[in-house]
Order: sequence, then structure tokens, then C-alpha cells
Amino acid sequence: MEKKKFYITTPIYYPSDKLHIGHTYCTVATDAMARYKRLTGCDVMFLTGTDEHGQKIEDKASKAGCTPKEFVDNIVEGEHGVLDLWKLMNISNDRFIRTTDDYHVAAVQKIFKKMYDKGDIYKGTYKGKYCKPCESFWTESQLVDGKCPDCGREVLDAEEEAYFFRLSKYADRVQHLLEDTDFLQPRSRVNEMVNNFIKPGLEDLCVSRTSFSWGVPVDFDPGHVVYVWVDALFNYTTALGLFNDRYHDYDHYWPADVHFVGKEIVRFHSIIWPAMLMSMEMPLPKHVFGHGWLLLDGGKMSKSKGNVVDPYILAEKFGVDALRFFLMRTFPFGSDGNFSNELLIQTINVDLANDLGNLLSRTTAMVGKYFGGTLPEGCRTCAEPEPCDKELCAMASALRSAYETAMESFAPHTALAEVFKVIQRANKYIDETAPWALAKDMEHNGARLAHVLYNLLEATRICGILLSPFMPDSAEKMFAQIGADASVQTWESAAQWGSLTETAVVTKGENLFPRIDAEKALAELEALEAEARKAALPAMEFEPFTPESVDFDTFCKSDFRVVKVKACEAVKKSTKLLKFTLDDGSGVDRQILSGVHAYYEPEDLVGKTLVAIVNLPPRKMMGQESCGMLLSAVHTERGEEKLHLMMLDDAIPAGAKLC
Ligand code: ME8
Repeated sequence: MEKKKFYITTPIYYPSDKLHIGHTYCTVATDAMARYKRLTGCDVMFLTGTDEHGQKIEDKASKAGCTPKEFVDNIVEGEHGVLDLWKLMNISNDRFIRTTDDYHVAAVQKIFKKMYDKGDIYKGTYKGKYCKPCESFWTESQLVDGKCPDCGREVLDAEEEAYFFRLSKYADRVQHLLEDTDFLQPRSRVNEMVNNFIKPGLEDLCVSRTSFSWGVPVDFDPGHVVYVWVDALFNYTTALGLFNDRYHDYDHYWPADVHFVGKEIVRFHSIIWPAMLMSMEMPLPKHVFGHGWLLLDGGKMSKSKGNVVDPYILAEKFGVDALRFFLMRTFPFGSDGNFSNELLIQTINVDLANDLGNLLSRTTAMVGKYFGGTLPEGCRTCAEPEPCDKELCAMASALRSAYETAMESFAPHTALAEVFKVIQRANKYIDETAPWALAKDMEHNGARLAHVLYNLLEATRICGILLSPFMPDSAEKMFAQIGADASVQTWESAAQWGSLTETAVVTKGENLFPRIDAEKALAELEALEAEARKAALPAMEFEPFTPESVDFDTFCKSDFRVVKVKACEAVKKSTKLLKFTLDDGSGVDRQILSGVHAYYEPEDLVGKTLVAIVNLPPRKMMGQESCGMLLSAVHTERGEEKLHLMMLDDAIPAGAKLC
């Protein structure tokens, strides 16, 4: 029988900065969904990639002093880049598209031309508002308090000759799609789209730019580049081979079964994308699912706000599977969720260390201790099952179906909650059956004990299968410990209680989910995050040069002299100031106060030869007089200010004038 196909995508990411845990969230969800579908026997195509054009990237590259292509290459392919991150997170995408790939660029040109030839793209003048960070055009009526409705930032006035897409022509069909079908999910997002964007009147969309060049050139009108969102959205089809020879499975996989996207890009996916597909006379994707954001301290985690969490740090500290699990278990997929390290640790400790870890380690340890690692034949059945046996068996047998319902409605958090109900029931079953008590009289209770342990292995096996899309490596280790071979790791066997061979070889292996000492881990994380933040700062920064010039005569009025430090002490009640007694060659001691205590200990400065400007008017600081100023050099290193007093050769006498 031909396998059912399933085509799922993530948004393609902007490689304008390194990705953070918010980006990881969507990709992990898509990966879990793709793995689930493969488990059920589907022929899955899972696409992700990078969206590499647009003004934002062009600007970033020019700031970084490289070409846009060099810039994106580094973020996509470089160390800790996009590809590295997906490898680390065990993402099983079947394909990866970069919108700078030649085949995509050529295909987008053909797509643009096709819509133009049809009359759905026409030339006009663009007058309106443009949000640079979002690369979005807005009409006056769409702005919120005069600002970008997506990110809340200032928008710019823009006017230029441009091509437009006849979005207005498709308004009714799109409205029908949103209101009368289950195309857009969760349902709560439909009203927002219809009321905020369609009902006020869908205006035609500006789909070309002339003010920058980093984009797909409009081949029939040099100087224009295709609007980055048109280029980006069609990735879902060019990556299958639409209008190119690189791939050949467009007819097989298109239309997509679902696009997973963050809520702020639902508008592009549920209004603009279907309208363009209608224009192209192509089938529409079956669903768009708009997930919520990971928030940090109540606000969206985003690089431009500087409040991002580094997935590398978390994966290294807690393990990839624990991190994947946390993201999917904790936050309902359609809603926003507040990320915190405390919550992450708590989830790992409660669900993984306590519930799942305990079930696995207690079960495997008892099979080892009481039966040498292999249960006796006949343990699958029991002449007189007890109510708790029946309940555990019934719950575990029904689990697959509840899980499937949740996964099919894009609710991975609900699917996991169902699995954990069974895990918790199994742990309770251990307490109810008290295997350690049964083991005291093996002659009478041996068969019962073997049956209890078999039931626990079965519950663990079924949960392991259903956890495998979320924690692929851990599930494999669980199977190895309970002796479940490939034939009983299948989707079919997840609904078949009693599939595990009675005499499977059980081994208590490593503790898969060790308990985390929260206080210690939080302190370590804080230190690691601070280090990472510091490492992300520029290595060296210098004050910009003063643009204003100073005339020579004015400069010559400054009297710089060589001075020798006779004495130096900290100024009482000041953390910064040191009091210097200086020989300036005049025969009378000079006192200068200088804020250098953070950099020098006073005793280390005695005897040093420094430079001071001596004709500044005296100033009082902390009640003491300061007659002049010591010269120093300053720069910033990884965000930290560094200061060096100017020290001269000791052979130069005090009082010598610098000129
Ligand atoms: O939007 N929580 O790219 P992108 C959850 N190139 N999801 C988050 C998040 C957070 N804090 N921050 C970002 C783009 N995301 C376009 C897509 S598709 C044809 C083009 C999600 O790198 C965000 O919601 O800015 C989006 O779905 C994805 O990361 C990529 O964001």
C-alpha cells in the first residue's frame, strides 16, 4: 500500500543574527511532528531553511564589513550557525533551503513573471510606511499608534516606483478560506486576521523594491528586487522542484499538510501566501498553524531586544532531549509561554528525573535484582489480575489513541500530558503492588512479582514509543534498558499491550535523567550566560574620534608636565578616587585627585613618572582640592572599560613640558 504523504515546514529563518531558543522552539515542534508522522508510517517531507535576502541583511553585512553572502554564509554554515544548531538539536529535516541558492532565485523570477503576465502583478508608485526591522510595508490604517503593528517600532515614509500584487482581488476567497475552513489554526487566530486585515479592506501589496539590491532581481526590469516575503514564501514550493531541476518531488508532496509558523508571521502565511497561490493557480496548503512566542520576563524573546537565551548553553548543561522535551511539554503550542531557567530545571526534575526516570530505574533495577535481568516465561498473563493491573493495562492501551488525537490537532503538549498520566499511573502501580514485599516470598509470590514487573516494562515500552518523537535518543536508551527490540518499538505495537517478549533481557543502565541541583545549576547557568553575553560583545572598542577640530593656539595653551608620584592614598569614603602628591618640578608639591582606584592600588603608583595637565582651574572633589588632571588612555574590552595611566620613562625629570 502506498504510504500516506505528509509535508511539513518550519519558517525559514533570517540569518541576521545567531538563532536563540525561541527559534529552536518552532523547529523542535516541527521535528517532533515529523518524527511522529514517520512513526505512524507516513512518507514525510520535512523542510526548513534560511531566508537570506532583504535590506536588514544588506545593512548588517555592510556594518560587519563583508558582502551579504559572506555574512549569511557565516551565520548559516559557520560555528554555532543555523546548521550546527539543528544538528545539535537532533533535527531530522529532509531538506534545507537557502533562498540564495541559484535554483530558488531562478524559480522566484519565473514565479514573479508568471503573476505579472497574468496581470496580478502591475507597476505603480508605492507611498506608505515601511518597517525596516520587519521588512514589512504598512498602510496608515494598519499602524498601531503610528507604529509597526508587529513589532511596535517606528516606521519610515517610503515612496518609490514599485510592482504591486493584486491582493485585493483575492480578499473574498481568502476570507472564505479563513472563516469557512480549518486552514488557519488555532481557530482563535482567524478573527484577528479577518477583523484586522481583511475587513478594513485588503490593499494591493507592494512586491518589489528599488532602494537596495540584496534580493532576487526582477529579471524583466533591472533595478527592482522582489520583495523578500514573496521570495521567502515560495521556498515551500521551490524546495520541492517548482520551476527548477534541482528537486523533482513537487507533484508528490505539494500541497503542504501544514506550515508551522510563529504568530507574528501568520498574516503572511494565511493571507498573502494563499492569495499568491490562488494567483498561480496552485493548490493551497492544508493548514497553517500559528504558534505562540517564548517570552522572557514577559516580553518576546528576540535578538533586537537583547533578551535571548542561548540553546547551546542549555543543551550542553541539561542535554538535548531534556531541552526538546521541556519546550514541548511546558508551553501549550498555540499560546505564549514564559521561559525561565527555573521552570526548565523544575520540569526536568519533576517529569524526567522523578516520574519517568524513577519508573525506568526502579523497574529495570527490580527485574535485575529479583530475576537476574530476565523475567520467566508466562509472566505476560496472570490468572487473576487485580484491579490495578487492569487499570494500568487499560490506560496504557488507550494511550496511543489519545496521543494521536492530540498530535493530529497540533497539540504536542497535550500528547505529552497524556503520556505522563500513564507514567504517573505506573509509578503509583509500583507503590500499590509493592514488589519488594512480594519478593520476600518468591516461592508463593514469584509469579505475581514477575507479572507486575512485566506490566511495568510494558507501560514503559509504550510510553517510550510515544516519547520517541520528542526525545529520540533517550527513547532509544530506554528501549535498550528494557530489552525492547525494533519490532516492539513500532506505532502498531504502541497499541498492543503484551507485545514485549516475556524473556527480554533487561539491564539497568545509566541514569537517563539525573536530578538537577537547582541552586547550583542556576548559579552555573548565570555565569555561563554572563560569559556568553560578554563574548558576544566587541573584543575592543575605542572612543570615536572627535569630529570638531581645535586650533593650534588653543591647543598650545594646555600645559602638560611630567610629574613624579611622591605619595598616593585612597580618598576616604570614595571607591574611585586616589589622592596623588606629586613633584611637578616647581619645588612645591601638587595635589591631584584621580578616579583610577578601580585600576590601580595606591602603593603601586609611588615613584611612577606620569603626565598631568597643570593649568586647569583647581576643583574640589570629596571636600579636597585637585589641581590638574592625570592623563590616561581608555578603551573598552568586551563591554568593560579599561584605563591605563600614561607612564613615562623614569629618566625624564619632573617638570619637563610636553609639547
Ligand atoms: O520570520 N518564540 O524569520 P525569523 C517563539 N524569515 N518563536 C519565535 C521567537 C520566540 N521568542 N522568536 C522567533 C522569519 N520565533 C521569516 C520567515 S517563512 C517563509 C519566512 C520564530 O528568523 C518566529 O515566530 O524572524 C518565526 O516563526 C521563526 O522563529 C523565524 O523567525
